[in-house]
Amino acid sequence: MKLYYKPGACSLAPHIVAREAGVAIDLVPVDLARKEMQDGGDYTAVNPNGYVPALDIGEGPVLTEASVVVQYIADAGPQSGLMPPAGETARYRAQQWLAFVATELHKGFSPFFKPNTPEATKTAQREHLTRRLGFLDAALADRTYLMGETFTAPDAYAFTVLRWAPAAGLDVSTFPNVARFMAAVSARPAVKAALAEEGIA
Ligand SMILES: N[C@@H](CCC(=O)N[C@@H](CS)C(=O)NCC(=O)O)C(=O)O
Repeated sequence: MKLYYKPGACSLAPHIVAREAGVAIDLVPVDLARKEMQDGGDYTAVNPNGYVPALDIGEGPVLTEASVVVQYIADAGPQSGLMPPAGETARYRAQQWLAFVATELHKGFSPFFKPNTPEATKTAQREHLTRRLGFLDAALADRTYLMGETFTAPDAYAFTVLRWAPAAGLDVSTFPNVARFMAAVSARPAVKAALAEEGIA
């Protein structure tokens, strides 16, 4: 499997999941501004949407959408327990978290990385994210990770996007349970290794 990525971008989530699951992947860096790979190849020929993550699974077009890519990799290493088995209620709970991270958090942060986002939009997004961080903080009050005491794929995705809080002018330390979650995920050897490999440790 080949994972197209940019250091610190949302592609960090599938990278962490691969390391946690012991699934071998080749990392292919992408220059998102130029939509180019290091060999000068056109990235939009790989992913017409021009974004990461994209996973070459050896059949058909690349698999995209972080919330799905993490599931594919987790299922390639089922012994890791990074996604509960399909059909179990817990699988839907994990998918609920993945969808929450994708739509309520990830896309809430995106405007802060676009050069032409108006200040009023940023203010509105900051308020939105603050409300969602409050929800997350309450959800994490009695647990280490989103699904309980076991680290799962949604944790990798949530950790990845919450790392962007400073870029949005948000301080997660004002949400003590979220801060504890970030510390717990940061301390995991696979997470440290992924950050080091992306050069952002
Ligand atoms: N819908 C995609 C969005 C992925 C996304 O926003 N990727 C960002 C990095 S975190 C990106 O590549 N942005 C560059 C661009 O859209 O041109 C997903 O859920 O995976």
